[in-house]
Amino acid sequence: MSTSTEDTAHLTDRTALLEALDERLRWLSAWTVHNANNIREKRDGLKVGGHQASCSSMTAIMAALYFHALRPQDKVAVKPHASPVLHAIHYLLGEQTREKLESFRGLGGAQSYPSRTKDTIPVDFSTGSVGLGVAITAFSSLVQDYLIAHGQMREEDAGRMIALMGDAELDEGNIYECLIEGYKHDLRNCWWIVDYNRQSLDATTADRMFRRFDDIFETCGWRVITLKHGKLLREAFARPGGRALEEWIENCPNADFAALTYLGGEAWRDRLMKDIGRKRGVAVLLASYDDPALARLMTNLGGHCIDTLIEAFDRMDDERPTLLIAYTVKGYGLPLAGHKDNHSGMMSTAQIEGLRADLGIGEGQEWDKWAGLGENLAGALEAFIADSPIASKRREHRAPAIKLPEHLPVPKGESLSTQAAFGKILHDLAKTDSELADRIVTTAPDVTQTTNLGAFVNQRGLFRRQELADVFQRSKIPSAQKWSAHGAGQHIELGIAENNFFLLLASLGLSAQHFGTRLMPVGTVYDPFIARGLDALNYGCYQDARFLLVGTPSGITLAGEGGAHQSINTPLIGMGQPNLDSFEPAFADEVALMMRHAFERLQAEDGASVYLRLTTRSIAQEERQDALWEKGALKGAYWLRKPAAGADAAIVYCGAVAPEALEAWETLRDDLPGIGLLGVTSPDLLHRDWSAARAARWNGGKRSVSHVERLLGQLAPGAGLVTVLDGSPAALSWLGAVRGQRVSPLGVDRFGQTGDLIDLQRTYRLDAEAIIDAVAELFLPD
Ligand SMILES: Cc1ncc(C[n+]2csc(CCOP(=O)(O)OP(=O)(O)O)c2C)c(N)n1
Ligand SMILES: [Mg+2]
Repeated sequence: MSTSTEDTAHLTDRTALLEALDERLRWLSAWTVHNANNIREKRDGLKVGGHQASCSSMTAIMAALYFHALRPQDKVAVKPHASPVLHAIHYLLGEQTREKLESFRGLGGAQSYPSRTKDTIPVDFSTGSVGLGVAITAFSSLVQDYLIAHGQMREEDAGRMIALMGDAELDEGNIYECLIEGYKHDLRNCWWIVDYNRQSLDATTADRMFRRFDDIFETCGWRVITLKHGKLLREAFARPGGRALEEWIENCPNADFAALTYLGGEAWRDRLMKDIGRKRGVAVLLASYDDPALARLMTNLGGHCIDTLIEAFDRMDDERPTLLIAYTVKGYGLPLAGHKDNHSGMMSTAQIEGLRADLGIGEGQEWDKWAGLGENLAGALEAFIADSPIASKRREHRAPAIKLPEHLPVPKGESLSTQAAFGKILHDLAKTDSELADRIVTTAPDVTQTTNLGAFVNQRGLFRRQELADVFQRSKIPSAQKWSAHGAGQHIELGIAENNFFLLLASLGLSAQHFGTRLMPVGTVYDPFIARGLDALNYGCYQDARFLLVGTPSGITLAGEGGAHQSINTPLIGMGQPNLDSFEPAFADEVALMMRHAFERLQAEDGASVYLRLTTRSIAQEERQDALWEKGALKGAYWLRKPAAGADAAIVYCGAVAPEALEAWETLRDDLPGIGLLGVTSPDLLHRDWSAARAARWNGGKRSVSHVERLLGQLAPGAGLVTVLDGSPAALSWLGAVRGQRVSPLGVDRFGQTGDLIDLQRTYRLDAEAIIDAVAELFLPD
């Protein structure tokens, strides 16, 4: 901090303004929660909720960050339960309406946790699932570096990716997975600011963690700055008796500190006198504060002291990743302060009225921005925030669309697996000089080669900010895989941590909005291990980040690998996940069609991310007579063999079991003339379209017939269906509900095991014989 008189005067002024903003944010956030819970009409008898204590814990941090340190290009992930503070900031900036605040947590109101898609204020990152909103900032910083290295962004425009986090978020494992990956990729321009109130949801946090976080982060290349005491406390420490006071605070257990904070000045005095009252200078020092002043002194922690905060932010003026641990009191400035149960605790009506009166806010003026402040201060605050860099933050970018080829060439070969086709299509793309090829970024959690990304990587290279030589190649040791890395590379290699994988996909999938350049992220992962990163996948989809996810290999078709590697429930994950279109192709031409379609969906206004469930099983390819199947395949199903009108039966298959379904169909068509063979490419789209069509009817919209109704309508009303897929049978068994037709569902609903494909298909009833049996059974009397 500069010490010139002029600067100091400016700073004092700035401090006072920021202190007033801190207070205002504390009031508005508390009032927003109070209003939603106690004033707004309630119709359902349910608690509305909100977190006044978690908000007041970080209003000073947020005032100093937003109105002092933040630059327009910086992006922030806000601690989920501090959402009302973020809304209050935008209310003061004129970007949030009173109506939205009044309907906080109501339909269409300000969201409980900041949401990119549901809130109308600018939200850089959605948050809610603790830990994920923190780690994503590191990956966004990596994406920013990727764009700079590829000439899509200027270095001077690089922003800081900032997470405002609760201290309990440090318990989430994904934080440490991310730290390791960040270190490998030479992370920069990333700040994590910890609201270190030493309270989680249930209780005060473990004292034993003191200083451990410093070690962990410093080991991973981070600068750690700890703001323990505010200015008042530091001044007291400098007075006689101050050393003893400092030592006492240093050794005070978290729970004791919290309890004394709750009890207030008198309790602080009793305890301090009992513990250190006999030490030199202490009694006089303590006597110089009355009870309220002593309580104020003892809770004057770094995270509540504007001067301390802005001084720290000013020091962090380089690109080093920085962990700022700001000590705070949960519920600071409110009667809830320090109580271990205050996480969801709420002020009573009497308490909030007391706070209102203390702030000089008149009854009925609760929503007035500057009520109780006097005209001069109100004017100064209005001018101050209008002048802050955050006020000139641009709305998000609308990146132009990437031009797509009419078709992606279908890989040749009589027999192919969907995974091989995927790798070949990407490889062919990599050899072109199209815009699409240049914008594809691939990533995988240590499964690049086994998921067929290798050829693309050989062609386009690994990405690293600093060049990395391929020692094996340099030493002329033969290898199919080139593994040198450089700034122009287009594959971001990750260690085995699926949370990181999904967070990187989410960050890449937001690059258009965040940085103005659209990327086409393509990530591969072993299908069963989608489950390992499921919450991060959900998190990416919730923010409507756009990426192509390839789960491969999948199912018991991965015979030799056994039950631990054979995915079962991923078709249901695909069906249940909003903002993700799931496909399971059987043939190579379907893969090409779906990848082309995916690249379109990834950039459509009302698009989605796309998930392809693939396998390594090579199967005979279908000779097409025309391209009529394509339209149906993109809607979720098409007749591979058309049924006769009013046919009594159909076999319905999805994915890798196509050969068994075909064999069964061939066998049965003599006995059941006109039997159909329906290839389902997406149980997800079929089901969604079917429910949407029904919902449209109920909502008085246009009556429409869904794709699946039309397809199954070609069969007899009482027809029998045998459904089969290498995954949970529930993904297809619902088809019986569409027209009331009978269904016999085949699929995998217990863990897989090792074996060859023949044995496994027999054991799990996925072979032609099982299909034939199931069809026959449908026509037997019960
Ligand atoms: C993954 C996940 N698990 C559980 C929760 C429920 N939850 C919300 S906040 C919280 C604890 C918050 O403590 P901390 O991060 O220290 O925040 P603060 O003390 O500032 O409120 C928990 C367990 C959640 N939001 N996300
Ligand atoms: Mg906490």
